[in-house]
Amino acid sequence: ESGYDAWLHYRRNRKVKNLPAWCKVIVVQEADEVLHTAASELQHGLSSMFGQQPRISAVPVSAPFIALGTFQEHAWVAERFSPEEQAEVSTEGYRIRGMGTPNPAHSTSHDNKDIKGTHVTVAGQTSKGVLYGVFHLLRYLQGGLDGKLDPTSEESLQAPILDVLSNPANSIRMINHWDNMDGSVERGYAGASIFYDNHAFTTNMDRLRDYARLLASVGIQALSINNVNVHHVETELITATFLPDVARVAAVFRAYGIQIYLSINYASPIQLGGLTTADPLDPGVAEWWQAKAREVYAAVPDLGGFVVKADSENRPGPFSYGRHHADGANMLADALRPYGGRVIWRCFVYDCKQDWRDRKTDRARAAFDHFKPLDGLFRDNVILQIKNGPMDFQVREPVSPLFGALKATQVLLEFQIAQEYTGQQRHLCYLVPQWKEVLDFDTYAQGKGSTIKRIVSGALHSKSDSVSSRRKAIVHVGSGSFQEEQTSPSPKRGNYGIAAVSNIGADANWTGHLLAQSNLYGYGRLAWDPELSADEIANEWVRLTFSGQGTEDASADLIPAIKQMLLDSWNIYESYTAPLGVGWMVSPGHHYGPDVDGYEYSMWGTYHFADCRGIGVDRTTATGTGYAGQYFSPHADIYESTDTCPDELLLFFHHVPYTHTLHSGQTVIQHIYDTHFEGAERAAQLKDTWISLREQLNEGIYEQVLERLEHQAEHAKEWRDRINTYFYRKSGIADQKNRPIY
Ligand code: BDP
Repeated sequence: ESGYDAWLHYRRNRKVKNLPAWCKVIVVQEADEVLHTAASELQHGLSSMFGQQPRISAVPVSAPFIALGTFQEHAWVAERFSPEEQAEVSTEGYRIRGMGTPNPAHSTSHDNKDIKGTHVTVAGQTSKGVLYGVFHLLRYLQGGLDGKLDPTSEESLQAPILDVLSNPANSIRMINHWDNMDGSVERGYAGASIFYDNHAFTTNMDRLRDYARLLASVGIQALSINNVNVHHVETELITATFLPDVARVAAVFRAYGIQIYLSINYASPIQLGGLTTADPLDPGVAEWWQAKAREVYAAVPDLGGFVVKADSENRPGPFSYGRHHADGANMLADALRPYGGRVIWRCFVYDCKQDWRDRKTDRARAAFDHFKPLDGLFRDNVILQIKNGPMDFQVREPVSPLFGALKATQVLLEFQIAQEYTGQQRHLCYLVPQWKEVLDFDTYAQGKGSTIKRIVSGALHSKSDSVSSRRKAIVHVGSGSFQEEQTSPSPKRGNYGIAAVSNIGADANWTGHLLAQSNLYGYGRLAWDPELSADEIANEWVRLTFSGQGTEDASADLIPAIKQMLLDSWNIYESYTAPLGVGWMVSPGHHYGPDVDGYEYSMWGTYHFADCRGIGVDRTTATGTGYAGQYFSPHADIYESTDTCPDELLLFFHHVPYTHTLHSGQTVIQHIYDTHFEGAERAAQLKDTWISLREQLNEGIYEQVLERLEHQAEHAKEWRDRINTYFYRKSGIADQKNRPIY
């Protein structure tokens, strides 16, 4: 086994001999591409698990069956649910009902007397909802979900007790690819791009379809397919040269309910159109984009829209023309509006040289400083995409203060599934616990309960989709150099959600480290339902991926053991890398492996300020950069003082002596030594646990993961030694436990 099938492995159910009666016929009446996908996914899953292929029928039959359909178009399906029950399902949600569950509302009128035995219904408002429902059902049948259905019991399977209602919390559930057309992937750790090769699109559409299956199975429905840093060739993705290819790729994903987006080059009017400017307020530029949008949408009528990285890390943008981000985003949004397109404008904007020029400025402040003054100025088809933290996907960062501060602007939260700073898919780092902390963080933007998950789902600030009230906004930007007045629409729930940078590539197992598949799975599940716990998601993923691998008795401890490895891994990684939230300390450029001063004297604004007296960045309002003041109360006060700042973020907010005592009772220097020794030991234990599971694992899977865990254990020692030695030499303070530091 290579791991290619990931969590959709559908191993043969050894306990159940025959296909349950209700699985023998799949009834689908509607001629709809996504419903067709749903039916064939179900057919494939059932035949793999039960060794017998179900038949697909367009009409109900007189034997038990499973019906898939929408309330609007499939009368038999609709009749299984009361109008109230139907109304509880959102656009992409679903209901599943097995006849084992009596429906009091319908017990007389809706029970179809002609049908003997059990039947099951998967229903939604849309075919996408039905597709997600089918994947939910398949998770049940694989044993990946706790519930009333026991897939190992013939009896339970014959008359399943199923009554499920599930609606996605977030309307947009997106993956961003940082793939380049030469076949490389920026920050890719799992081989080459699956989309491009040698400046052309891939011809391997099967691989793309298999990817679409993985994504749809966890509810992803939006996908940008090229790097946010748009170079020369990728600029041409929106031209006749490549649009036919984009259309072919869009067709593959469309069948799985996934919309494609393209990252664009802000300077396209110059680079493609031969214009002398890309000034957003220049009528010629706006016209150029309008014509371009017409051309693009003629090729891909349901394109989601454009993703834009502008005025950051040397990318072009409106600043060159003295304009602000709203000018740039709105001009593009107007061009896309006739086609229902969106502009996803990234807030990862900072002047990479500013902190070097002036040590009083602070890269952490940049997103808030740039975008807070523009709140309310964006069109209703612009969404601002904000990284989870103010810096850049470090193992530990505070939550970006821009969330909640934007009250009249639609936002997407950006996570990074790719483990750029968290072990590059060579170290194990299950990121769901980190994402959970972000989603659960209470910003207090509108008092207690203003959590990130409510902000990014649109629950806190948006009106419902149908409301189109408009209001006036007058804005003073920067030093009051100009004022602007325009109408700006109310935020809509449909334009909120979560995006994340992909961790997949052309490696046989998709993610390099097989266990890193859990991050892709977990991201999708969390974007659907942020209330799921990291433990529940790990449990699902491990059961779907590993159950049925070894002998039955043996796999009893396989599942909890692998789950525990995942749950411990973020904390382990954090403990042997940069301490107490200070971040970085990685090799410049590729960002792998320890280099304590790697970025310390560069211009990128990522410093730890360690000297012989102390370490950390003073981001307080009283004496530092003022970053702490960007939070709402009480966080602004909590972070401002070392008395209340949480230990894990101490060095992000404060510069302290090595002898400073943490809330844990330990000094900073002793904490560094202790966590680094323990972290390296615990990394070695991950490897030992895996070795102890050998007999229960398929050999191919065992070997590939072992190779990664062995590397991690060795590399963790290097991290330990380099960090400890550095701080021992800087501080001159010995380890209380006298362990070897050189
Ligand atoms: C950083 C990456 C860089 C990306 C940038 C971004 O190191 O490669 O281009 O983020 O998000 O994390 O634009």
